[in-house]
Amino acid sequence: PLPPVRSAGIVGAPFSKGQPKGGVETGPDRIRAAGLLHRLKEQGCAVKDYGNLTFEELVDDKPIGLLKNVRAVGGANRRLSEAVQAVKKDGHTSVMLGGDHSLAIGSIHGHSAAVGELSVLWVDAHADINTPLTSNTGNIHGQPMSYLLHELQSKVPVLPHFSWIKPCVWAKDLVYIGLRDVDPGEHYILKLLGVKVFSMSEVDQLGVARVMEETCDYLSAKAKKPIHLSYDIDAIDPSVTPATGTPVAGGLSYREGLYITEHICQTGLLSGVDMVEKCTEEREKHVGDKSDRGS
Ligand code: 5AB
Ligand code: MN
Ligand code: MN
Ligand code: MN
Repeated sequence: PLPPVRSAGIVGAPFSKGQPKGGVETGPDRIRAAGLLHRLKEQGCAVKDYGNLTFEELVDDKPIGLLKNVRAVGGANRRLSEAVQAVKKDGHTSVMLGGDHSLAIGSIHGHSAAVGELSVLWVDAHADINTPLTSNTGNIHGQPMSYLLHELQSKVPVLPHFSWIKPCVWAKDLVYIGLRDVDPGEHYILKLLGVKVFSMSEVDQLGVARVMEETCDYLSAKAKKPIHLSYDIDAIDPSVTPATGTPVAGGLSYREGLYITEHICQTGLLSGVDMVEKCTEEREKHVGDKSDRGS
């Protein structure tokens, strides 16, 4: 057999303070228990598991306006950024298991610090591009892209434990797939910056194969930058993946959800991945109890 040509470095980030619900911090171990490492090896991918990060408990983390757990989110992401940089320096594709989606801050920051400019493919029901000022919830998992985009820096206030973050992504290097729950402020930002978006409506219209072709054409039009795939499990329809904190009806089918990853992998440019927002199975059981789920 041929030696493996790919290798993945897994980092678990059992962190949930980017949003108020418990359970998502169990994601890394649940994803491992579901057989991730075995599945990767089966496909000829070498795997190194770097284990789970630990995060310090902060006693004094009072809200700043609406914004919750600012210092905890800043500190956790700083640690994650360093971990992802180490994985990249070891030569692996980084695979960050969340945890909530605020972790994309550290994951993308660390990835970019190690390899330079990136393309970012954000697969999600939500755009996660609120600034602290446009957010109606104060949950930082709805804001990570605002800290990362060069173009938004004048709109983002100075926050404690966030000063280490260097914006590292250009709006033209960002593509969204799966959007169906976008706040008015986010809508405005996406239009203002001219960000490429394939909402669920476009997935319906074009089909996922065409969406992926256009995504890859768009991202590689000028330069072929390493790709960071940030995959929020709530992109997929809650009838398939109910165990998430912010489910939204009308999502990707199981096959559409997988096709995106298969296609992006075939570009040979996939260099970093986030798998986030998978929480406890309570809702899964609940949905499983019903027999009126449709197809
Ligand atoms: B997720 C909302 N836009 O800002 C906000 O699950 C939801 O990481 C954000 O995509 C959902 O709180 C964040 C209302
Ligand atoms: Mn989401
Ligand atoms: Mn998200
Ligand atoms: Mn979510």
